[in-house]
Amino acid sequence: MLYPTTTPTRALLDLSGLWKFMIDEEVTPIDVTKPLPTDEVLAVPASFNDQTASQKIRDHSGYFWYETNFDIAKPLRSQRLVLRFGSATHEAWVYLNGQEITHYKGGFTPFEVEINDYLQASNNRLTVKLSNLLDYSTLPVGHYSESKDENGHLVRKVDENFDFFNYAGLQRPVKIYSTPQAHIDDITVVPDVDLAAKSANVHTTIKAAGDFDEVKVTILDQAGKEVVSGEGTDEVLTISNVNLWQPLNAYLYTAKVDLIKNGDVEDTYSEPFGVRKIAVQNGQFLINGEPFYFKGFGKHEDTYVHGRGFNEPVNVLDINLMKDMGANSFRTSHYPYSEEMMRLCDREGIVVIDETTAVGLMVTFGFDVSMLESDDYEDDTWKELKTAEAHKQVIRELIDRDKNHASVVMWSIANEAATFSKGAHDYFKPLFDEARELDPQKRPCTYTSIMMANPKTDECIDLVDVIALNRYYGWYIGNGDLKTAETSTRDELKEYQAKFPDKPIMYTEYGADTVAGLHSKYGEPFSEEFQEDYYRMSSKVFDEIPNFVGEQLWNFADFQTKFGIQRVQGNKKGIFTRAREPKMVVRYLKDRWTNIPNFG
Ligand code: BDP
Repeated sequence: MLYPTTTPTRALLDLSGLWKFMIDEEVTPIDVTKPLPTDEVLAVPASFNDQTASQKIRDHSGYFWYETNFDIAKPLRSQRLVLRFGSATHEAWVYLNGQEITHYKGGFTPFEVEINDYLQASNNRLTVKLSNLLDYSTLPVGHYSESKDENGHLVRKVDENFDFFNYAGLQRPVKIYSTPQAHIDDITVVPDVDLAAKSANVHTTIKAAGDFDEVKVTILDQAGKEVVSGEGTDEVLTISNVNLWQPLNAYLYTAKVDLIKNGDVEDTYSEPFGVRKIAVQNGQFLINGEPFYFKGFGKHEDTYVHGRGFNEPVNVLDINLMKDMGANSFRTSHYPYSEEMMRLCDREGIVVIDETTAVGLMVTFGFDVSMLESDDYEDDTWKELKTAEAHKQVIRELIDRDKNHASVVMWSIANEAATFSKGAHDYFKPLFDEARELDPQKRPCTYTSIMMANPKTDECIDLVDVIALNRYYGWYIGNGDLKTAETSTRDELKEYQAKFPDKPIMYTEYGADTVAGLHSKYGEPFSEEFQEDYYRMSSKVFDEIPNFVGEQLWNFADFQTKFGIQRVQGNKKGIFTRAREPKMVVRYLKDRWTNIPNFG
């Protein structure tokens, strides 16, 4: 699926703006042949939750409705018209002028539908029913329950099995784009770099539909100058003296694809791409043949008012803050981020670990690792969860959407799943096989592992190319005791290193909740001093481990979560506040990271 843009043959309409909105009380059925019975309006794209003053709306679990009206200018109506949602969280039923035109489940990847057959000459009414329900068959995973209120009405409840607020709604842009009847459907670009010869063979595969005679592919350099061109839907084009896409030094080529009929260009689309080589070898993560060191973050799409909604100025600011600190990378914890963010990372040279929505795959939770070390330990995770289908779907859709991005260097198949529990390997093996099969660029794959999964207990390490650890010694384990934490961090990393000498190891989470402005001359937990001491301790150990290839801390910024006794209006492990004000530790990390080269 191509990202929607204007081209000389394509128009684009943006349906952002105010839409009617209502939650569904499930008392009176909604008649989709009539306008929605509400006067409430909300902004799209954004989560619905934080846009009203109503707690009932904010905390609503169940179904809810959006509606807008639009017109299509007459000259466009002879074109093929496609309605495209950047995402709809977590399930959507879409109606145009009272008719259901598509249904989609999976809250963080795009979907689209042709609308010509359902259009009216004017005042088209687009109605969307959404659900934010999660259960043991969905990703993310939620505990779902039902009860009755005092009037006997059904009350649905989702208890998130993960540590971020269950924001929902039309969180990403909704657009209509036009194409000619003969049109390009998809473009796949796979650069194969010969580093010694400084050249690249670029394999382009084009999917097109309709009536056309030929396909022309032209590769343009960053200045828009033609480099090489060829004809056909399956082509290998050679770029000599190639400019590589490098971390923080991006260079983007463009594959311009023309669909030609009777000598005329029927449809044209330009796909940006970077040329770079990723490999994992001898315990190192190589980008363009050199050992890369990840410096950066686990993040969230989470901002005031927008919730999980697309917020481009904040995306731009976040990348600028990262670059200012000498960071070079982040992980899209714990779901695919907006396509706009991925395109921004391509341009800025930010290295991305691209994660699926697989979070919360664990039905029992605790930090008592000792019980796991017995041979007959078993929990019910892989018997109770029915997520395999949803998991396959999100892997397929994520790779399909992000396959061409130079910024994406690795897939994260899951976050903190019960990989220590019997049945985990049978669950994950087919998913890793699927990802490796589907990715045309054959990037490395990993999952981020929870503390209970250690070198002794984790049943799935053979599946990963890079060992990615989420660790909280000194925070969740031995809170405040950084001396013991230092020993535990070192001992475990050494054990991994000894057991898996060929696998690179990195931290994909480590951090401490820190209340901005709270200071302690004793360096107590929650103070800014403790956060800095915690990171200094961790850095010291990292620098001792030869196969250690990167540090992505938790979290870039404070973020909203469900209520809980460990959460004071959300998770405070940000090194920036939710408003992106730096905590004290930013100065230390900036100093450290600007002194660690990206390579070496
Ligand atoms: C890890 C999760 C992350 C949480 C973090 C924390 O991967 O989503 O926010 O811990 O507790 O378990 O801060």
